[in-house]
Amino acid sequence: MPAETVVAHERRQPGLRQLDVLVIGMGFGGMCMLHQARAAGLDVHAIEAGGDVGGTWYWNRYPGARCDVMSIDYSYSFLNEIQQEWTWSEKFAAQPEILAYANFVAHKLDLRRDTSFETRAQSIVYDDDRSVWVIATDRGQDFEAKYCIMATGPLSVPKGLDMPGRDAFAGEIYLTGRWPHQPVDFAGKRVGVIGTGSTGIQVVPVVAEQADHLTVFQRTPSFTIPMRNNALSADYMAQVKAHYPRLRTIARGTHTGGVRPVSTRPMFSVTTEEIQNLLEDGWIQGGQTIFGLFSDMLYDQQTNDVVAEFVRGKIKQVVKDPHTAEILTPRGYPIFTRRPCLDTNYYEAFNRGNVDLVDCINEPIEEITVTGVRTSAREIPLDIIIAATGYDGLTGAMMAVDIKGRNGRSLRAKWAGGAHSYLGLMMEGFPNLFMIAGANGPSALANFVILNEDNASWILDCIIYLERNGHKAIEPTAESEGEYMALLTEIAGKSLIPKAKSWYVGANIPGKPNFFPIFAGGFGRYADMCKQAALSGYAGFTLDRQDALVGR
Ligand code: NA7
Repeated sequence: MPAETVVAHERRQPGLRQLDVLVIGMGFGGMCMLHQARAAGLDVHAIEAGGDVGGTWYWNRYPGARCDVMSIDYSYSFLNEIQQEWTWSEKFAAQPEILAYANFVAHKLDLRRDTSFETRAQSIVYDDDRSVWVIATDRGQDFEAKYCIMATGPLSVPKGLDMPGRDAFAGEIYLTGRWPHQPVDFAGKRVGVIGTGSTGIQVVPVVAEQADHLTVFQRTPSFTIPMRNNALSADYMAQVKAHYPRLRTIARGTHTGGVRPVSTRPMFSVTTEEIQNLLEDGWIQGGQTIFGLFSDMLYDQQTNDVVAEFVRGKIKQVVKDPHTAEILTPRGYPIFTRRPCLDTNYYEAFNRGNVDLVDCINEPIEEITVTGVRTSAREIPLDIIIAATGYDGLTGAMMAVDIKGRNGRSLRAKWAGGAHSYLGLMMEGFPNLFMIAGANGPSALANFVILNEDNASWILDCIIYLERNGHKAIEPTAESEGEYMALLTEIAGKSLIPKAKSWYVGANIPGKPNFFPIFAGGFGRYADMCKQAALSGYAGFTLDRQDALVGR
């Protein structure tokens, strides 16, 4: 949209900052949204709770933090200059490199100029009469915006260490999702890591090498596959850069929004021997290879059982102490239905003399004491506790803010039974409130960076459409939202994923409704649906006309 077509809102309430667009959150979604909206000539500003850009990668500075999506996928494609100028050093980038990348992009696009950091939205309320969102922040700097864009992320509200006695602990407690900016010294210390999801699995091997002693408190064992990370050569990156446009097109058509191959072969279309050879090869190749070996791995219990049994066998091979190996062995849920983990020497860490494993299913943690952790069986003295206990995923950040839509309708009430929206982008009853990488999109099943970009582009196109056609507001109809959620539920019902108790279904948060809100039909299909929704002239939406704001 050319700048001259955007007309500033009538300034009615002095003291408020009035905008076309407010972006909330400056992770990868918000960053690209801010840039695109500004480039389109909109009066846009962003607020961010953290002290700088980067979202997840700003907060998660814990030792071993690394992305489990390949760098060449987990990076922006919307500006060719960015992908040509930035060179990834590793197949799976570590947090410092990803944060450096976010800083590079923020600097290049001069994003900080239009961002208020350390500023958190407290309430977001729709003013029906004036068709604007009123956003109150914890800094007293409030905003009114015609369009409000939630780029608050799926994993931005840490669950924390919600255990009795935590305030009494005389040592240091660190949350992985709120890690300090200075390095933590583990030398000579007795360290406890609570939690063995993707995060705990990354922390354990690194801390094991530095600490005097490490105790790992495991409740549900995870399945993890060796990442087998490697440095990317200059030649490889040159090839990638030469072919980025094509690679991005391929990625956008796949189930995950990434270029890793996913087979169309169901497991039992090949012989037992071939199945084992493929699995062995997948284990040796490492990374995401194994996830793409069989098309029915997440749909057919028998197929899933074979893969799970294969990985269980590997745990037995790697971990020398049979009792420890048995505790580490996951059972009772299908493999990869909780977030699949990629590790570097996780199982190997339990062969070290300074690492112990506590089975918190048979020996639950009862409390934190002054000197350590007390389980149902003993007290374990510790100097440092690391809580890798996860997040109020998918909905936590949206529910943390008091959001009131049309006629004072509360989002917390609307989502009391779980996240409901159309395409994970918009909600009936909440006009001009957009979500980037919302709970009902492909979310954690897809590559977040490409999803962020595509959602941001969709939102910008929608805003331009509204402005050019003189509409004051858009929201999905109850029917389109209901049909979309029915489709989402139908697709989820065919998959094994909702069978596991995980943060995907809210099982990790006491009292949270048990509901799998993610679109599991694949990134490509989702992207097509979003495209069609726009191409149809927003047929599944209600548009309110008003006197044209633009083109006068
Ligand atoms: P996850 O995957 O939710 O893992 C959290 C871990 O913390 C998990 O093992 C939990 O066991 C454990 N936990 C939580 N509360 C407790 C208590 N009270 N006692 C013992 N253990 C506990 O979070 P992550 O940060 O590892 O990963 C989140 C996502 O980030 C990941 O999926 C990737 O997408 C990136 P439980 O499973 O509840 O038995």
